[in-house]
This record gives sequence, structure tokens and C-alpha cells, in this order.
Amino acid sequence: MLRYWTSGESHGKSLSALVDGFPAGVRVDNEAINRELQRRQMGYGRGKRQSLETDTAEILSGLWNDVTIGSPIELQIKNNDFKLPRLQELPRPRPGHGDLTGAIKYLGSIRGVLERASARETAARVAAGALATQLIQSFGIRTIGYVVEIGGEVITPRPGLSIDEQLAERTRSEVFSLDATQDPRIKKNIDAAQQSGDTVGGIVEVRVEGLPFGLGSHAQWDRKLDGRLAQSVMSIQAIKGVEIGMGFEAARRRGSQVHDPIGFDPAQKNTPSLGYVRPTNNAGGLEAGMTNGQPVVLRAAMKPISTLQNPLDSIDMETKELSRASYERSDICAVPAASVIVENVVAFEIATAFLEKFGGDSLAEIQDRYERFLEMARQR
Ligand code: EPS
Repeated sequence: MLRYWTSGESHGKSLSALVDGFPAGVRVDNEAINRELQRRQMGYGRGKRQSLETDTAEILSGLWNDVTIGSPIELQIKNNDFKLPRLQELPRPRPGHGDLTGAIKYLGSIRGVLERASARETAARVAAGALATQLIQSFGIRTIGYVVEIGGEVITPRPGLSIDEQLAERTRSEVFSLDATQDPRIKKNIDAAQQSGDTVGGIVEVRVEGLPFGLGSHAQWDRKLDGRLAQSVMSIQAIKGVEIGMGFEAARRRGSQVHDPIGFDPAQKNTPSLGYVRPTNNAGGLEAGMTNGQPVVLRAAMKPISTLQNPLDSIDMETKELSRASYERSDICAVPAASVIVENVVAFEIATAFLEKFGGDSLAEIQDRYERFLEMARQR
């Protein structure tokens, strides 16, 4: 079973991801992992912390000559801004952060909670996800995450682009959208929030292409892949909603306007879709908790960063007097970063489901099982 944990505090010595259950025989490209870590640090609206850090993952275990050997893989990201021993308590909890609730739950300090609740932890998740991406890429599965809305302003992707063209467009956009020409309007919105001491959230979308039928299962609630994707994405800091395919809009339409008709194109028989074509993909690639041969499409809603330069009312926990929430350096907008995080978290979950269906101890064994399944499924 493929799984991972993370450890580390925002201003501690380092962050780590421990990935367990990764098969042997996968050549790991450390630079590809580092590129994702770099992307997570970028995007218009990020705070000063990112100029202090150059996030790179050191792989401490699980490889021999850059190839996985089936043992646990530990990835470590050093914090340049290690200063935890010198940091003071935060007296006035920030609404929207875990400060108040965590301090009461643990009968302790706000600092103790915020250091782990901080979205800096997502660097470790991106490292684990970027590793998992390399596994699914060997089976032709491709992922792309991008921003579709910031501060209430919709950014419609440029239509008709191939996934490679989308990747290039995303690189051009400072907010990681699929239409860089819309950047000025979005940047203006972020600048306006900054000028009033405020923050903005947004919506990110992830597409996964090249998926075979049957990842996940209809048979038990905790094996349904839509539920598992929602759980892992919802657990990302500041994410408050997850939609798959048409999502909430499906609730407003009639069945005939929602479900994707089934067709067959023999020319596509040798693709993972086995030739079954759907003119629409409102299901977002998932039916009954299983992948249906179409791309998985998922959106996540990120609330605005809760640390405000112009803080909301709060209470001083020592004196119980009404005051303004404490302020600490933070971001104005981290939605572009969220698109990187959601993409990598989704990739990890897809890799987990892929190994459950086609699992084996080595890449060669999994490739053999995958090919045999496709062969048998084509006969069905
Ligand atoms: C983050 C690092 C943090 C914050 C941000 C995410 O750095 P610092 O607190 O030192 O400025 O910029 O954290 C939060 C948004 C949060 O709510 O804690 C990072 O590397 O992603």
C-alpha cells in the first residue's frame, strides 16, 4: 500500500515526507521534484518568506544509484528561515487560522499550533506527490493543475490547447492560469487586496489524462476514488470545497443534461479509454467511485489567507480583552501555489489507486499486469 506522512514545522529545521510502499525499479529524477517545489514557491501574491527559501528535496533513503529499491523513501527540505527557538508566542489568535482552537485543544501555546498548521507543510506534500507523479508518468498518465479563479474573478482557460500547449501557457502566466493574457486584470485584483491590508482566495482545477478504467472501487465507501480524492484535497491548508466534474452545478440540472452519453470509436481501441468515447465529461472521469477511462477533473476552492495586515477583531488570550488579531508576515494570494499542491496531492492519490489495481513489488511487474489488464479489457 502506497502512503505517506509529513513532519516538520514552518520555522523548524526542515520538513520531511516519508513515502512507504513505493515499488522498486523506478528511476527518480530529483530535479523534476525540485522543479515542482520551486513552482510551489512562485506565483503572483506570495509573501517575503519565499525569497528566503530555495526549496529543494534531498532524498535520504530508498534509492540505489537513483533507482528505487522498494524501501521507504525519505525526502527532506531544509528551512533556511529556521528560527523556531527564538520565536515568541502569538498573543491574539487570527480568525481563520488554527490558533484559537489549537491552543484550547492542546491546552498550550498558539505558536505550537501555528507552526505545524502553516501551509509551509505543503512543500513536503508536493515532494511526495512529485515522486508519485514519476511513477504514474511511466504509464502515460499526465497531470496538470492551474488556476481558474482568483478573488472572484474567473480566468477562462484558452480553448483548444493540447496538454503540452497548456503547460507552456501556464508557465507564461504569473498566476498559473491557462490564459496569460488575463494576468494584468488578476494582478490588479491582488494588488488592490494588498493595498487594503487584505487577502484573496480562489479556485484551482486539476486534470489527469491517460487513466485506465477501474481505479478505485464501487464496493466499499472508503475505496471510492472520488471520496479519497476529496479527502486528500480537502486536507490541504485553506481548502474549503472540492468539486468533481460538473460538481454542484449538476444538482441544478436534469439527468439528461448531466450524464455523459456513451459511444465507441474503434480507432481509439488501443488507448486507455479502450475506444469508449464520451462527448462530454460532466462526471469528471469518475462514475461509482471508479475511473471511467475519461480524464479526472477536480476543482478545489481556497479561502483567502487568514493572516491579515489589517487584522480582524480578536481576543488577547492572557487578558481576555478585545483587540486586533496578531499579524505575522504572510502571503496576499497563494492560489497559484495551491494549484501546484492540489495537482501533486491528486497525483499521489491516483498513484495509490493505480498500485492497488495493478500493484506489484517492481515497476516491471506492474507494467506486465497493466498490459495484461488492457488486453483482457479490450476483449470485454
Ligand atoms: C509558507 C510559508 C509561510 C507563510 C505561508 C506559507 O512562511 P512565513 O510564515 O515564515 O512567512 O508564507 O503560511 C501560511 C499561509 C500560513 O497560513 O501559515 C509556505 O512556504 O508555503
